[in-house]
Amino acid sequence: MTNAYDEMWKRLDLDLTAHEGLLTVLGKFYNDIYLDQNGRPRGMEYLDFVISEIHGLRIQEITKAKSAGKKVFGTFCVFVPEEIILAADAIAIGLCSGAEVGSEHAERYLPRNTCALIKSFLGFRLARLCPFTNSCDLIIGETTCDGKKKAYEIFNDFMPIYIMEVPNTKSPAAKELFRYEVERFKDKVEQVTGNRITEDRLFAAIRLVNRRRRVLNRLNAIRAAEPAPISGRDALLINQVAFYDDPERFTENIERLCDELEERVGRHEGVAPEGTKRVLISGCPMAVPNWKLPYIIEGSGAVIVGEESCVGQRNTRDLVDEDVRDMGDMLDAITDRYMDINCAVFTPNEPRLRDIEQMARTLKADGVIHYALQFCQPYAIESVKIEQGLKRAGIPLLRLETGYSMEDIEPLKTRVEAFLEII
Ligand code: BJ8
Repeated sequence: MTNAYDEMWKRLDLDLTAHEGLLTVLGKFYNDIYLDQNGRPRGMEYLDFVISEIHGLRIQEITKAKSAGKKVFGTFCVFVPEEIILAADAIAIGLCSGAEVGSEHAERYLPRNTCALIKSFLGFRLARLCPFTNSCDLIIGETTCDGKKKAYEIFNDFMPIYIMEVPNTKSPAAKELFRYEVERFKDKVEQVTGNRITEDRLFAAIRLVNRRRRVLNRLNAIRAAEPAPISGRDALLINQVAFYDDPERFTENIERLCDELEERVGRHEGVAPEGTKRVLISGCPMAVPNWKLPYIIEGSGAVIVGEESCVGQRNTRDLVDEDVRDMGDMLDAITDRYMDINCAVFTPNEPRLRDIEQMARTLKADGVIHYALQFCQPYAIESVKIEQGLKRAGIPLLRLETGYSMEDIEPLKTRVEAFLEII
């Protein structure tokens, strides 16, 4: 079947047949997981539209911007300061890596027991299935977990990659190192774009990204209401789309959605009846279209009220200080903000436990489901400490490890249902 975007996808070197197959599967998935939900807010129509055009309109916009001279930067981690990319009048895309795609290609280079997210970014590229990746002028990797850092060395044979050094502790020396990295990144972005990052441009970019964070924080806060005004699946989708939609347009649409949700809360209206078990998800990021666990949890009769995740609150909670205007001070403020992200690659990482506890209390969660991608050592191992800490705080936790395959849906369902029974 021909598609109106075929020419564009061909120019981006996609495998058209395999790509059509991917979009068909994605469409079916979306129908079952999203469109079949009851009582969705009207504002979700915008998200449905964005997803229906996931590889269409947005790619067309990006292609047009590229023809006008804009550069595109792809990222895989929330440690890469988007403000710097936007300040150079470039486009920042958080590449998703949330599907089991091109595994047979990826496994030619990576051990089978590699985390699904890493396999997925290589798989998407090698199977020629991601128009976002193929639109990038530069991919920004980072030294977070060992799997990612080593995989970037392989990825570099297929795409130009620049690596930012993210330290693994939060000592003063580590912070100094990251401050240096922020400056080095700024120089790189200026060199690739040919645009100088002025103080005014950086300040405007800081305010823009903060605005998007504020609206997502507003959404998170609204979810503390009982009954929950929006499903966890929809909230996750919003956080996922934030990584690749135009930041201004996205923020405006989510503002409107939040207005609608606040009205719902005022009317005491929810997506699930009062008394529905409330779950907080914590752990590895869930990138598009990784909706498996939320689907299982909500399909088992609970409602997800928050995500302690990089596709969730870990990416939005802290803002960059807007009270400084000098270049050096703004770069310091960016460093401070990013070094407060409590990713499991840091050691020690107690603040993450405090975040989870606080979120569970604020969002009135009955329990926490800790999600680690299979073979993700930082999160799987850290979950032991999280479990011990939450136990002391009287908050029940279920630890799950899974990948992107659908093979373990039944056993996962059984474990989730058993957990919901006891909380
Ligand atoms: S700041 S969570 S986005 S590194 S799941 S690839 S850690 S083996 S994604 Fe992450 Fe940045 Fe941290 Fe957030 Fe490795 Fe684990 Fe795979 Fe992971």
